[in-house]
Amino acid sequence: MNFHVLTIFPSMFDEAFQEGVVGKALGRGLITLNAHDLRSFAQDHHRSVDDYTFGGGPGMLMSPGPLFAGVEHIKESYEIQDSPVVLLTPQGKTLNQVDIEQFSTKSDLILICGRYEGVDDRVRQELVTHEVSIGDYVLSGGELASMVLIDAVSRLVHGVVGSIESTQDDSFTTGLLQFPQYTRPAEFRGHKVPDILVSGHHSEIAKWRRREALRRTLIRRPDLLDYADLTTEDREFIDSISDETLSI
Ligand code: 6GU
Repeated sequence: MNFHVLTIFPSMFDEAFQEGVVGKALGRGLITLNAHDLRSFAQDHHRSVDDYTFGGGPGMLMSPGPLFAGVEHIKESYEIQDSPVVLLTPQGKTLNQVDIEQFSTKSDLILICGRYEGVDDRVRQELVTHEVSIGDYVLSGGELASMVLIDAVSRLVHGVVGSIESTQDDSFTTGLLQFPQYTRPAEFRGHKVPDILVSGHHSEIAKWRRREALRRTLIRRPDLLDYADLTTEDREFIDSISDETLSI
């Protein structure tokens, strides 16, 4: 998986991915990350990448010239004419794990980091295949958002996360939030790990985890239950606790 980023702050990416799972994946060559300086595709001596908006109004817009030149350069040099071109913008579709799984099937992703008040709409119309937001709040630019996407997609690239199972139980992959987990000690400051988890009864543990995932999802994110893959037993359990007063 190769990430190609167009940004006015390429050095932000060098810093961000030196550590952790993604840093290790870069080191092992499982993924590559090329942060291209948008200013190097500017078409004037001032290296401008933004301009005033037609029709007036505050703020500056990212000009089409450098973005078109940058994306065309990336597509030609890596021979990736048909790769997705993702614009990170608060106007985009809010990312979810299904989107991340779909992006993880691609060999190359071109990511455009929006800055200023936005981008000239012809970029969106002619160049961009996906517009993506990471949530309902406003960042000063798309760089952090594209790092979020890169991190989430990289975890799903084969070999990046130790075992496939580690990603299969993730919150959202199953359509549910994750069940509570514990490690040693079995008792900490008077709080014990639930008996069932130290019982060694694997089928009972699996059942407990499923129920706790359902309970947590019902309380925190009931909207997710509309899309989750639920068995009759799951639905019976949800009905049985729906009326109770619960806290986690
Ligand atoms: Cl992708 N960009 C910006 N600037 N703000 C955001 C965002 C993206 N997603 C949420 N807020």
